Amino acid sequence: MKIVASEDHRLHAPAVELGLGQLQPIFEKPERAEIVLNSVLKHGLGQLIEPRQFDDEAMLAVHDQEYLEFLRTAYTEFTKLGVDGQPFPSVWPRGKMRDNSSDSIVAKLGRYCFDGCVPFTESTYKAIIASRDIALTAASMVQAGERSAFALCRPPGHHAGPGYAGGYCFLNNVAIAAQWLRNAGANRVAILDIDYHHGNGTQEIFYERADVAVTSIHGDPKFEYPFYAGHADEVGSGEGAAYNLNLPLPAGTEYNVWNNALASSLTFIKDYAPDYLVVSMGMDTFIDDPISSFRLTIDNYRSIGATIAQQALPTIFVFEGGYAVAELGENAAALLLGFESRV
Ligand code: Q9C
Ligand code: ZN
Repeated sequence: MKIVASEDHRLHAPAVELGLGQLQPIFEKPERAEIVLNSVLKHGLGQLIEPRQFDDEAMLAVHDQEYLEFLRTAYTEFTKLGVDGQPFPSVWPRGKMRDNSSDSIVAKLGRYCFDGCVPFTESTYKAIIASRDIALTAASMVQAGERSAFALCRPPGHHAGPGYAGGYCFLNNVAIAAQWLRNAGANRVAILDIDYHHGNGTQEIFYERADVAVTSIHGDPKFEYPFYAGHADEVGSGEGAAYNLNLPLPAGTEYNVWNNALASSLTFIKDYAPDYLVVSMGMDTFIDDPISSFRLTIDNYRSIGATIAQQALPTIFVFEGGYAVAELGENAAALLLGFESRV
């Protein structure tokens, strides 16, 4: 399968994130994408394609205009404060506070970021647009007849909602790709989110829509980030009722249990009969992932790829999380080669 990647992800390399009780070195770093690219090329997965530039139509359909303006201007506005350090929020509106009553960049950071894991650097905006264009390029290739494509996106996207960033995510790459496929004539698009964390942003974007179905397998938000979404009783509403399927799993989940959840997600997708499948491909379900608790192995990733292939759908793999950097490349390659029945 074709691999879409760009060096522009390097433009986003913040130093720290707000972790549990401390600022710590950020887990979401450029080496992640480098090692994945090296592995998939080493295994001969397919030809490397540079992303092309897309217009903003699909992005504007899934994200709010003011939020996009915030993404574009946050770094420059923050520098005007003249303080040292990276722009990330330190105060958030709650309850009946007026969340858009101030134009201060400090207020905006709290309004548009739900955690302290989305620091901006000078060229972050360029990197997130390049990441979006990687997902769109992969979508356009599958729309043009390729069976599958791998979008090596960085920064990731599935925590980003209509009007907010969080969890290392700024633009929701899978949502924008799914929207682009709809605009290009697809009737129905299914999103399968296998990142360890619930894809809260993707869920929110499509929650009231029947034209994009979303299913996510993840650490139960009763104990795991993002805590405030991803529960099993979130099934969609209005037109979208029954088109959202969450499969939260306990800490320590191993492959047999995880694979049963995958079977449920794939049944949901089969019943929906989509024109395309977009996979939020997080590799942080790995047993040695430093921020996650599932126990999947490289052999499991081969099987997972093969199982997804059985759907026989045009499929776009969009890279999300995965922080065990040393093993990340081989794990990602195993899943993609498994999909192609080449392992
Ligand atoms: N100490 C993705 O996998 N921080 N995002 C959790 C870690 C946020 C994960 C706390 C994790 C976000 C795309
Ligand atoms: Zn994740």
